[in-house]
Order: sequence, then structure tokens, then C-alpha cells
Amino acid sequence: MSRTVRTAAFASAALALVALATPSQAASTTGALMLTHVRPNAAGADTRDGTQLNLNGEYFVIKNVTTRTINTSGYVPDITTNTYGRALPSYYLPAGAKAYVHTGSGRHYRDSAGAHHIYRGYARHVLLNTSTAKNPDLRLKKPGSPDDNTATGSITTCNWNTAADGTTYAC
Ligand SMILES: [Ca+2]
Ligand SMILES: [Ca+2]
Ligand SMILES: [Ca+2]
Repeated sequence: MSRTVRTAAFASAALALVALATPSQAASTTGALMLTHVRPNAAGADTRDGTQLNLNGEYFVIKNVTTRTINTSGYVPDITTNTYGRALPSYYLPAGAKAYVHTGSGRHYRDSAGAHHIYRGYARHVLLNTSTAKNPDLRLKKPGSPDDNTATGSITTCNWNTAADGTTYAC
């Protein structure tokens, strides 16, 4: 599968998002939220001496494609290689806004560039760095959907193969 891959050359994730705003393969959704980008492999070493590092450097990006505020609560990111995914926490994402959905912990907020940040609260990395066998690798599903690695409830998808370190991919 061809895919636009661009090494993130900016220290700021917000700037990187702007630079990646034109994927060769447009993201799509049948729902209110759309997966637009993913960074499966957080910059730098993922672990050291058994300690998980830079959990929040692993994330995917969602966009509210509607003209109203959407509560992200209950939307299910279904990684197709496991069935222990957590539904998204409650966060009111304004119309047209984008949010970085980080793997680790933090306080949800809107940054000065207007991007939002949502934290899933995992204590370990969850997006596979190498995922060549599944297509898609990640689905976002409507609230109440099962995390069962099938298309049931899916509204938008994202796929990657081998994710380079610190690299953002367009969905
Ligand atoms: Ca890494
Ligand atoms: Ca899953
Ligand atoms: Ca990862």
C-alpha cells in the first residue's frame, strides 16, 4: 500500500500537524469523528530498563468533522491486534477541531495553536510499531461498539506498516 511518509522535522507536534495536512490518500469517516494521522512509534527509545518512555509521544489524531461540539466519550479505538482497548474519555471537542489522542496520562487541554490533547491513561505503549499483517491497524468506532477486531461500528480507519521512530503518518 502506498502511503505518504514524512519525517517529522518539527519539535512542535502542532507544527508537524500543519505540515502533514495534505495526505496523498485522504482520510474519511462515516461519523462525527475522523482519524487523520497517527504516530505509532514514539520518538526515541520506547523502553529503558523495563520502564516505558515517552508514552505521550505515541498518539493518533482525530478531527470533529461536524458543525457541532462532539463529546468523545465512549468512542472505541479498536486496534486490530488485541481486544483490550479503552474507550475514549469524555472531552468536548469543538466543531472542526482536531485532537491528539495520547497513549499516556495527562490533563486534557487545548494548546495555544488550537489543537486539543486527550489522554488515554495507559502505562505502556499500545500502538504497534510494526504492523504489517492487519488492514486497517486501527479503527475508531461509535460509542457502544465492541473492541472485537471487526468492522462492527467502525466509522473511520487508519493503517500503517512499519512505523519509523518519531514519524507521523496520514490516515
Ligand atoms: Ca520509538
Ligand atoms: Ca482491538
Ligand atoms: Ca508504539
